[in-house]
Amino acid sequence: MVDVPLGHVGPAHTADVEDVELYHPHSWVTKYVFSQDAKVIAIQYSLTALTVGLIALVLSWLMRLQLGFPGVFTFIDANAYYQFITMHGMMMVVYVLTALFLGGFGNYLIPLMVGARDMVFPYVNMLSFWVYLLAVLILVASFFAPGGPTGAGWTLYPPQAILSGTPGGQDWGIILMLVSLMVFIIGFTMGGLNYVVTVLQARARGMTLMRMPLTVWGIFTASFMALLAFPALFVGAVMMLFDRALGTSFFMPAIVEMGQALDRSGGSPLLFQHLFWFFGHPEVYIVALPAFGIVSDLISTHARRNIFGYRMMVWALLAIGALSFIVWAHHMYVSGMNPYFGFFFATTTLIIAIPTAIKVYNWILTLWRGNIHLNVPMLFALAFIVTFLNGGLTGLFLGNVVVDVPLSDTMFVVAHFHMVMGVAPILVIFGAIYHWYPKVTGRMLNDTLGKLHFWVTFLGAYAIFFPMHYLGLMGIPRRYYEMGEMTFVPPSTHTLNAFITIAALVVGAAQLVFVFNLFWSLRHGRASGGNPWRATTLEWQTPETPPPHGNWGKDLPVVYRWAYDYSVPGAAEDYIPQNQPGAHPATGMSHG
Ligand code: HEM
Ligand SMILES: [Cu+2]
Repeated sequence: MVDVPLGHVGPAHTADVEDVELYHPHSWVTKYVFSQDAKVIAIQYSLTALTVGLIALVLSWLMRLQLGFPGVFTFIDANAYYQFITMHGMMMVVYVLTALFLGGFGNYLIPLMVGARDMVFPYVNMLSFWVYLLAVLILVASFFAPGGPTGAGWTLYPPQAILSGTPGGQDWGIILMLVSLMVFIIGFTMGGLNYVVTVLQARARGMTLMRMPLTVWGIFTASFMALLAFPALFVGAVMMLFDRALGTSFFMPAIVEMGQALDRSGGSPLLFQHLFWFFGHPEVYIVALPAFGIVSDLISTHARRNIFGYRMMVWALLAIGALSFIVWAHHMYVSGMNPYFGFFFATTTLIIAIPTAIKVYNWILTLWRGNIHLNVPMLFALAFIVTFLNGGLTGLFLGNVVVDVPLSDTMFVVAHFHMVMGVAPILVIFGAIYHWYPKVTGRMLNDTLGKLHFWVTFLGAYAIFFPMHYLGLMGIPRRYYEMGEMTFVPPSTHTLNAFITIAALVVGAAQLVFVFNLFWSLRHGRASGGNPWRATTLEWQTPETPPPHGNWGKDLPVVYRWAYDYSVPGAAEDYIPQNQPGAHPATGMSHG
């Protein structure tokens, strides 16, 4: 890697912006409420998303109570069940995971890790959070609207989504859902532009692209993808809103409802499926790529080993990001599309396995002969690798048309996607919170509670979702609130369903331990110092912890090396921070 010469002449580098040019807050309100500091915005995003996550978790309990003990909880009727799955699914995917990885971790980590003072457009960044909060409020309002939230399923397929038989279809539910999604996307766009432009324009001196930590690469690629993918959902939502509110027929074919022909014709329900999945599949990787990046950094730091194949890891991220835009119709094998079309999408889907497998091999080679510290962040990172591999393998099954057709819309699919995009990214989010909490608060999270949280969550998640594959293979359909006495369903599945429900309640309770730990450690946690994990990346080298507005005090950091100088032979310490000058003979400046 070419070194960036210091003191080179030319136009002023963005990273040289003086501290005084930042707009510093003057009151409590501009400091903590309408804050333009990316770190405060990150915390606002994270707390909001975690709250939505708790609501979605409670909804999953209610659904599981119904599935495990049908008929016992009479307030959950079929309508309520559909409303719960819809809200649970949409909240988890969009309002929790996307918001946490990009709005939360993106805001906190990008400026610190690239050595910037803040995001490049702090005001727009602030707006991004408030618009996101508005979207959340609109979504939650649908619980209190006449008819309740929509029960169309998180995929919102028309014509079902806007017909009167669907909960919320002819009431406010679907309208609030669509408006909320549109508002969310507007808010995200304001944030996303910041994440992308900050990485491209505001890196510290010496922070070449190929010296960026993989966390930044993951979040950057995902933000870029989200800017391309969300517009498809946006137009889908606008068109469906027109169909619902103005009587247009973008997605409505000629259709008979309750014996009555509706005044609609000519629309294409399949068009919505294409728009939805053109967003929906990349969305999986919008969540996964930040997780990949974070896990790379966690295992490198906690195994005291340089990441294996850094360049390959970067290219794999980019390749996955690009490929994920040409696989969307693997969600539509049963939609009646031409089987040859399905063959194309099966092929592209299987090709994604190549860069993904490269990443898994490189993680394993990073761990190989590493000095593995089994602390809480590392446990979560290792659990992620196992879980992602697991969910990825069933993905290889489902990617094939002939296997997917019989398994489609069964619990096998629910098990698969919960493993790969429910459990796996959530494990990373936990690992990342245990890892960066000391930087945010100056204190460590309690270790005993952390280990308890980890083991119950990890083993519990397998207790919930492993047997669910079997239920799917037995033919239990997804989105059924009650199976009754179907002859093809063996009685053993009822016992299994009760078991899964109990596991889900236990796992849920373990999350309350985590929430308790977050608040308890704020006061009582062990003081962490600035760099408790002895990590190399810039966020751990700030002059103060937690870092103040502007991050770096008077002087911006200058970067001399990549992010992975751990256990360098002959070095005085087992890590060399990115901003430490002087080439060690063994590392040279050639890394990266
Ligand atoms: C303890 C954790 C969780 C439990 C017990 C749980 C349980 C469930 C259940 C019972 C269903 C409905 C299955 C059906 O009848 O079709 C469901 C659907 C769903 N869940 Fe989860 N879930 C959990 C976490 C998550 C997470 C973290 C995500 C994030 C990706 C997620 C995303 C979804 C989605 C997208 C659906 C599909 C909704 C639909 O079919 O419209 N879940 N979940
Ligand atoms: Cu997909």
